[in-house]
Amino acid sequence: MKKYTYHLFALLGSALMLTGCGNQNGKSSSNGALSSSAAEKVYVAPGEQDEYYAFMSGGYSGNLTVYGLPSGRMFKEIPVFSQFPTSGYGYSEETKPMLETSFGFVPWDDSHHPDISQTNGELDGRWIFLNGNNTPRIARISLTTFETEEIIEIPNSAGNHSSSFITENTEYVVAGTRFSVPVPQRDMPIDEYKGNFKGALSFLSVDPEHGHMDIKFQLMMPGFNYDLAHPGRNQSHGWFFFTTYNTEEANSLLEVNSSQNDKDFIAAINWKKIEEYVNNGGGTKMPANYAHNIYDEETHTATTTMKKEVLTVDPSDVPGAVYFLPTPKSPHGVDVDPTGEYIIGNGKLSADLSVHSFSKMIAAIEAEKFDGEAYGIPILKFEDVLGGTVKSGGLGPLHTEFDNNGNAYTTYFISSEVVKWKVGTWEVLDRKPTYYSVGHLMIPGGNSRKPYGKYAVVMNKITKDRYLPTGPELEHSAQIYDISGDKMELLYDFPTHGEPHYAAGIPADMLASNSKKIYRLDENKHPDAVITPDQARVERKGNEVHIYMSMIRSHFTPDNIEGVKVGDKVYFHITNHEQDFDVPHGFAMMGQNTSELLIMPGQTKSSVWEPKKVGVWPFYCTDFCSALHQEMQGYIRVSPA
Ligand code: CUK
Ligand code: CUA
Repeated sequence: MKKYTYHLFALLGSALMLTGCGNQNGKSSSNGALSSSAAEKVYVAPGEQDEYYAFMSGGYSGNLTVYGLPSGRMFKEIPVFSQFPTSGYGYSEETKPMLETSFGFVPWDDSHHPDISQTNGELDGRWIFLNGNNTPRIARISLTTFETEEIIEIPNSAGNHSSSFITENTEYVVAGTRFSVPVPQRDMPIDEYKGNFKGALSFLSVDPEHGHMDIKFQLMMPGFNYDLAHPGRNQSHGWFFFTTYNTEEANSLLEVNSSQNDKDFIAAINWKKIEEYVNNGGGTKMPANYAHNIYDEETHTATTTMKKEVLTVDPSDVPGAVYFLPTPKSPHGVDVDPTGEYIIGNGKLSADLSVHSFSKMIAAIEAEKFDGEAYGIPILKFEDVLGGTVKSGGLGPLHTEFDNNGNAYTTYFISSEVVKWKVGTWEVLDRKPTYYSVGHLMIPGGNSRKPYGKYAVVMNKITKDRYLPTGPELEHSAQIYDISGDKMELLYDFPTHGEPHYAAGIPADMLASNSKKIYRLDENKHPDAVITPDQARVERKGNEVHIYMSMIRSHFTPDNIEGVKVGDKVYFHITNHEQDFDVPHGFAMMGQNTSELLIMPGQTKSSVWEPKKVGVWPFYCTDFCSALHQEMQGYIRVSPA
């Protein structure tokens, strides 16, 4: 078995070399024989608009980027887990609380998986959720304002990778834990990992009206690594599936330690059963510190609440709620087809793709056909739950999405390709190379009951020669394929920002008509807003100076400020009085050690400045707003302390 694994790793190396060196001298030798109509299919003429929105996770940028499909044009970067000078997110007084955690202010994270809210298993376009992998957090972003409205920290978790995936009525957003850790955290020898560390799987309820998240319960699983997750749908609604690796519970993941087992597990969780148990008073409250940050739309201000406890559930206390499905060789992705019958476990060190059958799983559970147990959790027999095997000859299957014609599309990292196959017959229908080393792919709605199977976007790990070189560091490459015909057709490459592990897409008309255009000034409930001219003023409170300012083309009120001293703490509270779409103003103060502010019409934002030097210092508008933009300026006089 060990030899087999080494063999695969050797292949990994040579496959990378093969794909990576395939295009050293030809300019376009690896474009997969583009047809002449490919350009037309991605061309969105000036003034015309794209058919789909694509939201791509930013990986180590911590943000979410918004693209149009099929054009591959980037429309916006939405700051989520990172400070973002472009808008002042994470710098302004209103948004700083969004990045608070139990570890203090953590202005960065690593985001992998966005997921759009659903109703009856179909995209509903209300919110998009995104995980923070490093300091475990989940964010909720409004698809009306395209702004981050909420971030909740996940206690007892470490490496919030199998997240954020939602159930088919957005009842829950779910977060696994890639690393198991001591729960509660404590000082203990690392080599006592086995049997002592825990893997917390968190189920966060989502309030259907406002989308507010709350940790309903954490299921305390054995100390495996929980890599990815996917909800059941239709008949399997009520279940959630998590891939595991390192079921050996090794504390060092050198291959020899952690890949000994021929099969790891997919954990099948009957969350409806656990929900019922919890609603009847089951579970144990445990002390836990975590931050819950909510941005209020009316006050334009975020607040942090520190939570003190969480409800935990031991799987052995809820018989019939948790089972293990053996799955070959370190499964990475787990995906469920639109009917809810098939659960695809992609063993990343495997060649074949094992497809589990949900109905066979239920039958085996009812017949109590088990093959032992792990920590009291019954293990089903591989043969009893196997629905089929896709033998594509590809290597390193990672992730699968679906179209609306009963086809599945799986990415193969090692052999660098996407393979189309038929759900139910397991027949391989087509395969196309990707350039190079593909991770996830995304079909708009392709992880819901209703895929929109026109385009597939693949997200590659390696870019090499796809664009003009930009030094050693290149942006990642995404590629768009037309999947509307029998054969996939590569249409276009486009660069992404950060590392988009995964993406979520939605038809443009589901969002565009609901997109908010302005914040109404008469609805602005910010406590420091200047709504009428007489509210513009300067107030001193001890060593704090509060400047309540308004801005409209092309003037700040007040614009000449005196009475400030070295050592003061100066707060600017600035309200944009414009009420026209797309007329923001900016604000920047010389020497200020935070970013500028970008203030949208009707909105109020604040920032702090601690003047260090005597003098007369200018401020100005940073966003070109009219022919008199350069006249939009002011001075602050700073006197000795
Ligand atoms: S992913 Cu996060 S390591 Cu395959 Cu979902 Cu890239
Ligand atoms: Cu206001 Cu430029």
